[in-house]
Amino acid sequence: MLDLEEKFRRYPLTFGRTPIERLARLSEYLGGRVEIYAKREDCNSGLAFGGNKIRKLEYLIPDAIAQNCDTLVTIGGVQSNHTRQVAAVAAKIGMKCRLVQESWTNWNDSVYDRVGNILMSRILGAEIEFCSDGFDIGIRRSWEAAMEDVRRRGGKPYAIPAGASDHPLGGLGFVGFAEEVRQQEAEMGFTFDHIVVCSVTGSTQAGMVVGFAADGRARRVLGIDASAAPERTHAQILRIAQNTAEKVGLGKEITAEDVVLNSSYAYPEYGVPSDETVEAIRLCARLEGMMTDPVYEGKSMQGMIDLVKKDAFPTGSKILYAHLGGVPAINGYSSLFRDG
Ligand code: 1AC
Repeated sequence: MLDLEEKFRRYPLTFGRTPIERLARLSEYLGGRVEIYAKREDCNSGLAFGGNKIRKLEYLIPDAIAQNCDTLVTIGGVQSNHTRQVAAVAAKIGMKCRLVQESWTNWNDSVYDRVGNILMSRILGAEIEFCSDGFDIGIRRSWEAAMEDVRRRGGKPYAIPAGASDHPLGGLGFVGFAEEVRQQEAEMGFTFDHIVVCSVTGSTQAGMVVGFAADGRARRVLGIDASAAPERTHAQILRIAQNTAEKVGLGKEITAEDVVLNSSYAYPEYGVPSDETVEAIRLCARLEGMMTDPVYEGKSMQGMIDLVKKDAFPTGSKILYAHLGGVPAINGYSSLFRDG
């Protein structure tokens, strides 16, 4: 349908297709009226636990190499999964990595800046600077200053914005996700009615919207906002989706209505879980052995569970939950789980 391989260079960093797993016990627990499956982007690569950014970076890295860059420069919060994945990719391809870790979350676990993602980024050899600026999915001064610093020192930076999202190639990886799902659907003999995904910086959902628009399912991609700034996230998803649609030659327009973003589960704020998010994390772990996290997948899991309970999906629906691999951040939330 949308042949990315023909049009774009891809640097393989993943194991290949990610598994789709039936969540039978969770489906049953929720009343058995819908069937829930998970596509495991958290199991997509051997690069420092993988995750959704690796799929995106497969399309950015050929560009970095073609431009003779020597340093990947990116930005995120202290427990950013994205910055950890960029650090791992840089190590794998033999580039340097410069990370700006802003203070995106109001969370004070005593080891927050020492465990999980940031721990791995340090071990992976990234040069890390901390910045006290708060959460913002836009283009950041601190990130531009880091690139300037790399240049001043004689390096050639490759600019990767937060989440690899607001980048001309940032949406391609998840167009590929939709293509992959279609292949898997053909093998399994059914199609999914709804795809549930967590959204913050936007290119994961944007790529999916474009990819599933190819078979008329753009509005079946249900984004669960975790940014707590849903207007900005919606606008960014739409802009990335429209640019990506043009790039891949989708041949149809993506409109604001094609971007479905539910803003009911991001409370109390970005990076801080509600009691309901924590309950969803426990429930999913105890029924399926599948770990989710307080920042991203815990919120989309909570949203999906709540919507199933409220009968928001018609009986008989097949739901695909996209697990984007945010789990390493959970180490920074250890105080929540002292008693399990
Ligand atoms: C917010 C981009 C985001 C991260 O991990 O930094 N998912």
